Amino acid sequence: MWKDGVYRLTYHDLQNSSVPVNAWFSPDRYQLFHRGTEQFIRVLDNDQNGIFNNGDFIEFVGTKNDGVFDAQLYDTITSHPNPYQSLFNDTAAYYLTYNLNSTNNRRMKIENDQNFTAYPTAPLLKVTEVKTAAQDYNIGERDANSIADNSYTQGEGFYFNKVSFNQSASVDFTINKSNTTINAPEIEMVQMGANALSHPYSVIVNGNTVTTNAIYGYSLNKEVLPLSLFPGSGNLNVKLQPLADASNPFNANYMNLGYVKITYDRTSDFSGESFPVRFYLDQNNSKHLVNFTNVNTANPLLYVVDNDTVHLVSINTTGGNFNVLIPAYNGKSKMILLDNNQIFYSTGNVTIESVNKDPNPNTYARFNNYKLAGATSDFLIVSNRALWTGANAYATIS
Ligand SMILES: [Ca+2]
Ligand SMILES: [Ca+2]
Repeated sequence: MWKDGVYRLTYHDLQNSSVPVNAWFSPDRYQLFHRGTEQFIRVLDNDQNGIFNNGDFIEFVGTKNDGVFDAQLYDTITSHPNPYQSLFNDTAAYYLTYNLNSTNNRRMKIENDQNFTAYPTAPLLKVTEVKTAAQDYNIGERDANSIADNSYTQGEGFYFNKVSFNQSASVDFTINKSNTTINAPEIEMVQMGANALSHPYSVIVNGNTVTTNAIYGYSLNKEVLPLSLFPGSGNLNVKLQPLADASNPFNANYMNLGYVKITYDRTSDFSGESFPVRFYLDQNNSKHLVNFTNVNTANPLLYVVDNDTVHLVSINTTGGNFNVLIPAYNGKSKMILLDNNQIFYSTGNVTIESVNKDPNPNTYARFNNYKLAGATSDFLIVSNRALWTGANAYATIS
């Protein structure tokens, strides 16, 4: 699947996708894995008959594929320019399976605590938003013949379109109900040189120059800039503007903008806003009371992702104003607030297919949980079946 959001896989959709739902009848035994980690899912047994059957569904918070895993391709981790943009594919694979050995599987926690006076009130919510693009591929440092190294070297990757000294790369954000009384808003941005010479540049936010700086050649630069001027609500325009190179009039000063991330505090008033909205609670070691107002959507649902634990927070709403207690253990609890009708069902949002479509049972995919088995080994061999004998020969080489 390729969209960030909350997904529901219904019994009907799983059945239509050849998942053996009649054999997989126990709601407790379903498991979902992403990037090797079991996910916290909700298996709704709608008719409460203890059987996964018609009308039931599996719900989870899903994320599309980003660039985090790509960092391991590079000569060093710091050469990787952009964790928000995959070099290959925005489609993430989630593995649904059925555990014959255990009913003790990861499930969303349902938060029903209404003891609002027992906990501190969170002063503000926090928003981070990232804008990134795959308009131009910067191949990184290259020689006099414009040939780059075969390996992944510093800064190689996708960027916004290349701009020169008489142009600027421009990114717009929509700010909602910011509050700057506790923390100054900030932008984090990455830039990359796209020719061999010097790159003087300015960063301009809503017409105000925030910094003027220079990098050299095909180097990568990441910077965090606090913003003293910030709109309460409305447009925030961020520009990377390469400047004329005073020492060399023939330098076109080509640069690429990689991503821009903004971080700011906001109120919990959502009047006039559309959903879904995403934000954080940045608190530690306690539940916190959040007083939401003007959440003008018919059936609001609030999901909290705390590290990889997922909570669904019960909302008792009247007219869009409600109090909730948000669990917070280690800082950033990520929240998604959306309407029930914005949940993604499988059609158009996710492809459900068997890991192995070969009808021969001997070739069915099987997963060995080496971690659970406590096995130790020095290496793992991954190979095509046709090469398996040869691949095993490697195992005997010491
Ligand atoms: Ca049922
Ligand atoms: Ca390369």
